[in-house]
Amino acid sequence: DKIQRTLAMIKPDAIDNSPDIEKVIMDEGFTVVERRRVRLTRPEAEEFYGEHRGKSFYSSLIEYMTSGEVLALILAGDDAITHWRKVLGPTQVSRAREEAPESIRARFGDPDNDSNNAVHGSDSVTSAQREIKFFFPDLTLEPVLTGEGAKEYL
Ligand code: YYY
Ligand code: MG
Repeated sequence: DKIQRTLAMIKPDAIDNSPDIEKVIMDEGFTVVERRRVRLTRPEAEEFYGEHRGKSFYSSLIEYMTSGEVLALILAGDDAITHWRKVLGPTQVSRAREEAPESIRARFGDPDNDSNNAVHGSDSVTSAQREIKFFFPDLTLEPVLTGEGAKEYL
């Protein structure tokens, strides 16, 4: 029960489904703070997914992430980081279909391609801060009110 912000991204394979995905976002009670539709360059995609450099899927992931436009959204809400990860579902679409058939990845991802899983969500406060800054470098965000009544930049 802590107000947080997180970075959501609708990936190239799902951009045509963004109205349906945004409906899920609204129905789940998130507030969309900012939005930006952009085509990532190769260096930008490599920076965003820097933690996966060297992994077997890295080059196909970068290829895919630069194949079309993405829609980046800053979402705010109660426990937004965990809440959004739950709404996404498991990373692998085939697993998402088994374990979380209502999830966005199950509904909109490609079960035959592990990169094409429709959406991204920050996995921690640290990565949310980094990823929000990545897409919205000029944005000055007001502190959010935490459950303890303190103001924090989350
Ligand atoms: O955080 P999340 O997106 O759920 O998964 P990560 O393990 O961070 O991987 C990032 C991204 O890489 C994933 O969304 C799809 C892609 N990927 C892949 O193409 N092949 C894999 N075996 C694992 C991940
Ligand atoms: Mg991740």
